[in-house]
Amino acid sequence: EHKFWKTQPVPQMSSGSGAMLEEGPIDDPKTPADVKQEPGALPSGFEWCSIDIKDEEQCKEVYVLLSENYVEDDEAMFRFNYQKEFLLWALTAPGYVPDWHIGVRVQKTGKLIAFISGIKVEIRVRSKTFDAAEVNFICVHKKLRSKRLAPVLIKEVTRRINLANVWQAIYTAGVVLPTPIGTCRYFHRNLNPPKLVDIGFSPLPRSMTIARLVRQYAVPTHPRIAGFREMTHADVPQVGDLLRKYLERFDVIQTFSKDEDVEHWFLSGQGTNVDGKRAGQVVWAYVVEDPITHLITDLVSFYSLPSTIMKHAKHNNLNAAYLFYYASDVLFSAGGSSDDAATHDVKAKQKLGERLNALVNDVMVIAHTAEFDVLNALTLLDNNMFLQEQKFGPGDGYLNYYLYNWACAPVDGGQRTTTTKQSAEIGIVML
Ligand code: NHW
Ligand code: EN5
Repeated sequence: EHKFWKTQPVPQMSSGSGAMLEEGPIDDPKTPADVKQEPGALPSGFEWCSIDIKDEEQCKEVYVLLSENYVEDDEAMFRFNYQKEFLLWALTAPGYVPDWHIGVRVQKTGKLIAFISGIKVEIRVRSKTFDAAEVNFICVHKKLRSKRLAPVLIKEVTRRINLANVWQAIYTAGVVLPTPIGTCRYFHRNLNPPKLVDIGFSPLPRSMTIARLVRQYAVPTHPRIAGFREMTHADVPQVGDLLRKYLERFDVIQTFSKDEDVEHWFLSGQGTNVDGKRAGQVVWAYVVEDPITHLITDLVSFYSLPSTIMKHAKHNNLNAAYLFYYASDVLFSAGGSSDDAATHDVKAKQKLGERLNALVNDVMVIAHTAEFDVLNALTLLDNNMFLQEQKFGPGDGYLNYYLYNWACAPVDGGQRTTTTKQSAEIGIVML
């Protein structure tokens, strides 16, 4: 069992001793000089390459590999279809290292048959902040599965990350490996009931009609919060301050310490306007500008990640939006000064719940108007405060969070607290 993972610096089991675990590196400290200078051996006939994701041709090769071989749901009905613009956005964040975008090719033909990537991020786990790699998009061509190529890819990305003097990583997966720090559940808000039922994404409950479903999931035509508008470049400093402050409460976050991080993650890859529609827009970010003070009081965002519908006569694309980061100053704006701390906290949480419901409702209007079929969200951040009220339903997928070379007490992913309006302790959204 776990012939590969048992050799790696990851916790080998959640040995119930939750009591006073010293959080930090698992391996003894090393320096880049200790790292092998040469990549590990591939099976004969294959060769390593670095992918220049900014090169259109290479970006397309990764796109094609993933669109045909990346993650599917448990019944192989849907497969993620990350767009080229998305991959470019995801892999060129501030501080990215081109050498961490790794491919494997067939020597004779040059065909790309595997990929893995890392980007550099600063993360905070409870009280400790450190540089880490965010590892994503590991993919092996379907015809080459179960040949132990994945461990070779993981060891190579680890080597290249270590050469840059980075010794920790964060990653997520639908599968359970040694050992999740926390687990989130996927929830889905139906925006297009006829299509979701038609393609088998959403069940049609017995004694339910399509017409009733359409009414049940109706979405308003316009945002309702005064001052709700698309985020612009001028908003970056205020959004950065707001987001950093909002994320302070969570146990595992990306720090977004520089404004260029905020700029990249919320404003780059806006796409181009084609016939009044956004072609290739990846991230959609909105703010609330107070009509009186003109200060930014809230942020809400989502990203576009379609899936291919694998065996359907009429539809071959599921247009899905994924809730990304949001923040609100209602938690910080002073109120009831005569209240004791506990009362203040209860009232603040209640106000936050109301505000998040309004924000998510407005961003749902945007997604619906832009013809997304579904809005997906995980149980992390404060999502449990609005999932039920906004008519999200539980999906059959889970997302496990992992740290590499970092011992860490379990973190609440919120998946068992959905009816209690609790917040999760996970505050990082991965793509
Ligand atoms: S999760 C999405 C992963 N990708 C897919 O599911 C795409 C479709 N599947 C495939 O392409 C997001 C293949 O099935 C893959 C496995 C490539 C998944 N993570 O080659 P073998 C990410 O990208 C272990 C980690 O024979 P295969 C996160 C498995 O447990 N390990 O399998 C990526 C077994 O090890 P064990 C995974 O099916 C994080 C071994 O691989 C895994 O042909 C990467 C079997 O290998 C997964 N998703 O290929 C880790 N799936 O010990 C980063 C399977 O159990 C760690 N395995 O025997 C940090 C590194 C950086 C550190 C820096 C300090
Ligand atoms: C990390 N960067 O399983 C990438 N998706 O629930 C790795 N289910 O779409 C992530 N199976 O429940 C890997 N409909 C983990 C995700 C893998 C993909 C995946 C799940 C997430 C999903 C759908 C379709 C299921 C089709 C059959 C689902 C039910 C929706 C329904 C709406 C109405 C209210 C009840 C729920």
